[in-house]
Amino acid sequence: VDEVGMKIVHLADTHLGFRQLRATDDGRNQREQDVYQAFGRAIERIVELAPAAVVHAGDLFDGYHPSSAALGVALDGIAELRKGGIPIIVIAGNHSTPRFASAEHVFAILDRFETAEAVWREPRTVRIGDLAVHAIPHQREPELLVEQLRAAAPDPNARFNVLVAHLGLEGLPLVGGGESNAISLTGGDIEHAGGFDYIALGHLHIHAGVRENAAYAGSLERLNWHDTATKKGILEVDLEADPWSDHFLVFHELPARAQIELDPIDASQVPDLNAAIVQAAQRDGLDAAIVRLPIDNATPADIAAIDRRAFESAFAHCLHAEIDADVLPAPSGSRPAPRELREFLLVAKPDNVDADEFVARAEAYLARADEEMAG
Ligand SMILES: [Mn+2]
Repeated sequence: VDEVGMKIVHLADTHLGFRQLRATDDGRNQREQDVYQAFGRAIERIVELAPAAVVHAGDLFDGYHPSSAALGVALDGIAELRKGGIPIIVIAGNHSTPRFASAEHVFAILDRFETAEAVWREPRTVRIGDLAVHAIPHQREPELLVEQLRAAAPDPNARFNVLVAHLGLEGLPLVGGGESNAISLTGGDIEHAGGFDYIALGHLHIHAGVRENAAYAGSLERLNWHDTATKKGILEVDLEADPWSDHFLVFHELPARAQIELDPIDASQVPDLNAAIVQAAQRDGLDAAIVRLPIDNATPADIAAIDRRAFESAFAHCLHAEIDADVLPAPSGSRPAPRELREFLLVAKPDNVDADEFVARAEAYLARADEEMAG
C-alpha cells in the first residue's frame, strides 16, 4: 500500500453462470458468454487501475452451485488480480446463499485455496495494510442482517474502513429482486454504518448512490427488463478524497449488451399492425441487441394476425426480439376458435415453455371457466 492514495474498486452482481434465451448453434448460451466477457473486461480494467483492493458486494455467481464454466471464469479473473498483486474480498449475496445451511458453499473452496477472501455465513473483517474491510454476507434472516449491520463499527486502528454488504433498501427499485431470498432494509439501518469511509453495496443492479459515502456498483450486464440502467461498469473509490468531491467515486463505464424496449405500438390506432412492427425494427442501434416491442390495446385477433415470419426477419439483426402484448379481453360470450386460440397462445408463450403444454393448460382453464360459469 503506497502513500500516494488509497484507492479500491467496488463491483457487484456479476452473476457468473447466468443463462437466458436460446443456445447458439454451437450449443453455447450467448448471454452466459456475455456475462463472462463482461467480468473479464471488468478484471482487465481493474488491473489497469491497480487499486489497493477489490471488494465484490455479492452475487459473484448466479447460483450457489456454479457450473465448472462459471467457477473457471471466476478463478481466471481472481488469478489475474493476484498476478497484479490486487487482493479481492467477495461476500455471499442472496443468489449465492444455499437455502439449506447444510449445503456446501462454493465460497468455502475459494477460501480454502486462498484465491480470494471469501466471506459467507458470518461477518468478518479483512485487514489489508491500512485498510479494514468489514464484510457482511447475506443472511436468510433480515433481523440478523440488521443486527450485524448495527454491530459493525470502524476499526480505530485502521486508517480506512470500508463496509461491504448485499441488501436492498426500501424506496429503491428491486431490480436484483423478485427473489424470495432477497432482503430490504430501511435507510435508517444503513445510517448506523455512517462512520465508515465507504459502504460498498450489492443487490440493486442499477448503479446508484445511496448517501455521499455509500453506493451500489450495479451489475455488469442487464439481466432482466427491470434493469433500465443507462450505463454499466465498476466504481473506483479514492478513500483519501473528500466524499463530497468529484474524485471520491469514479464510475468506469464498461461495454454491455444493449437491451432496448421500443416505443409501444397502439394496435387500436395503427391501420396495419404488421407494417408497424416491421417499421419498429428500422430503429437505429438494434444490432445484436435484446429487444422488446410492446403492443398495447391488441385484440386476440390482432395478435393472431401477427406475421411471425415477417417479425423474425425484420428483427433478424437483433440477438433476440420479443413482443410484449397487452391484450384486450375478448368480448363476453365469444370465445376464440381453437386455431386462433392456439396462434395467440404461441405468441404469448414464454420462450422456455413447451408449446403444446401451454396450449393444453389454457384450454383446460377455459373449459373450467365454462363449467364454473354454467354452474
Ligand atoms: Mn444480483
